[in-house]
Amino acid sequence: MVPLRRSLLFLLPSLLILWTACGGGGTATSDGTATSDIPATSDIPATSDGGVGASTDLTTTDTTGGTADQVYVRPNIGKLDPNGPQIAAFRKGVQTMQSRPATDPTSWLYQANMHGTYDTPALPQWNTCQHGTYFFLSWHRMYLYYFERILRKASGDPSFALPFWDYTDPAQRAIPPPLRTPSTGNPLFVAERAPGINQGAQVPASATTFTQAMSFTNFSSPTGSPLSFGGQLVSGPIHFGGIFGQLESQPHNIIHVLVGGDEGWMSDPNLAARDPVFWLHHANIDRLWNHWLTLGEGRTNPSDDLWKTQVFTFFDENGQAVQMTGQQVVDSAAQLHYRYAEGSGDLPTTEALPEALPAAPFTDQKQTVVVDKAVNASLRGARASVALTIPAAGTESVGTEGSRLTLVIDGIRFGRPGVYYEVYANLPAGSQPNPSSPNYVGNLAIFGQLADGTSAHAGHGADKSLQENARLAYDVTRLVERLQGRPGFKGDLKLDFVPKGLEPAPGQASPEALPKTHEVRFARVKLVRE
Ligand SMILES: [Cu+2]
Repeated sequence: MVPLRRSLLFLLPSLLILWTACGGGGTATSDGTATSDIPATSDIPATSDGGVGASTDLTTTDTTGGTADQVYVRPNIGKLDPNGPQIAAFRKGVQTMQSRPATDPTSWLYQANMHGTYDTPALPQWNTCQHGTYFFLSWHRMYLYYFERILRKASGDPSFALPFWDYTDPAQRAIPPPLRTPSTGNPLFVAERAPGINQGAQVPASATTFTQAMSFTNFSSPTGSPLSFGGQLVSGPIHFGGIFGQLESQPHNIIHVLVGGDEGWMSDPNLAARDPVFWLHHANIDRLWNHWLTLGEGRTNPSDDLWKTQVFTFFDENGQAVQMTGQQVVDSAAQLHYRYAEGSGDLPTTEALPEALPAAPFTDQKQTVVVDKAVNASLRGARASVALTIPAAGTESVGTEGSRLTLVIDGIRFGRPGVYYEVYANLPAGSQPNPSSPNYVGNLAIFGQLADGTSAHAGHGADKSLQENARLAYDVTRLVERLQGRPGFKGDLKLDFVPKGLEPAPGQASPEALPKTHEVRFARVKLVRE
C-alpha cells in the first residue's frame, strides 16, 4: 500500500532500545490539599483536542515571585555568560536545595530520589520516574516543572528559569563549562562523571542527533513496539517500562551513558538526578518534544484518556504535594508558563530529516520472526562482528502496507559499559565506519535497569553484575530494502559493532575515550517483521 521509496535518504537509522518490561509503578495519591491554577487541555483552544475535564486538579499556584501572566524563558546555557547573574542564581538555588535535609521534599536529594534511589526507606514519591513508555515525556515535564519552581524560589531570583544543554550544537558537545569549572566550591560540579568529561571531553556527534526521532509522526506505538517518537502504549504507569520510544533512545539514553561513564551518576537512573547536568539534559529533551510538535504532518500528543488523565504526584516550592495529569502539560507556554530560547532544530540545517515512514499499524500488532540466530556475542570495548543471513522468504513484503523490519538484539546482559556502540551492516571492506553512511544501523547504548526491586542494585556497587534479558531493536526497513535492491545481494548480513566513547577536547591529545569497559553480552540476533 505504501511502498518504500528507494530515493529516500538513509541518514540516521533508528536507534531503538528496549529491555524487558518489569514492575509496575503504582499511582501515588496526594494527601495534600491545593488549589488549581493550571488549566486542562480542554480549557486552551489552541491545543484542545477535545480532552476530557481533569478528574483531579490538585496543582498549586506558583509562589516563586513571577507575575500571573509571566512566561519564563528557559535559556540555552551555551549562550549564557558563565559569570553572569543567571548562572549565579542557578548556583545559589542548587546550593540552597543541597543544604536542606533529605527528608525535605524541596531538598536536592529528595528531588533526585523521586527519579530513583538506592536510599531506604523510600519516602513518598521516591522511585517514581517513568521510562520506556509513552509517559516518559509527560512525567519528566511535570518533574522538571515543579523542580524548576523549587529551584527558582531557592535561587532568590524571581525570574530564574532552568537552562537547557544543547549538545546537538557542535559548539556545546562538552558539558557546559559552569558545571565543570571551578571544581571546588561549585555546587554545579560533580566528580562522579565519566573520566575526562570534567576536563572538556566531548560527546560524539553520532550520540547527539535527534533527526531519526523527529522523522516519526506518531507519538505512541502499540504495546511492545518502539516505533514511535514518544513511546509504547501501556495500561498504567511503569517505573521502567522496557521498550523505548525514539527520543528516549536517542539522544536521551546515550547522553546519560556518556556523561556518567561506567562509574558516575548520570548513567545510573537511581543516581542520575543528583548531577545538576541531569536537569539541563532533560530540559533539552523536553524542548525537543515541543520542537517535534512544530514539525506538523500529523504530529500530535496522545489523545487517549489514560495518557491525559493519569495522575502523578510531585511537590511544589513550599513542599506541598501536588498532582498533575498529561492534559495539563501539553502546551508548556500556555499551561506551565515557560518556553525555550533558540536551540538546535530551530535554525535551518543542512541535515535533512529522513522522510517519515507510515506509523506502525495499530490494528495489526502481529510480529513475525524472520530470523532468530543464537550468537553468544561479547562486546568488551573493542570492535566485534556478527553475521546472519536474511532468508528471501519473509522479507519481500517489507516496506509495503506499513510493514517494518526490526533488527532485535536479544538476551543482552550488561553492567554499565561506559561506552556505546555504533552498529553497521555490510560495511565495505576497508572503509571507515561513518554514521552518516548508508551502512549505519544505529547506536547501542545501555541506560536503565530492570527495576523489579531485586535487580535495582545489580548495575551498581562493586560487582557491576550483568543484567539479564535486555533487548534492543533497530528499524532496518530501509537498510534491508536498499540492500535487496543491490545486484548480487544474497541475504548475507554482517553487523559490525564499533565502540564509541567521549572524544578529547579540542587541542587535547589524550582521548579518555574508551575507558576500560564493562562487558556487554548478547545471546541472539533476530529480524522481526511487524
Ligand atoms: Cu533521563
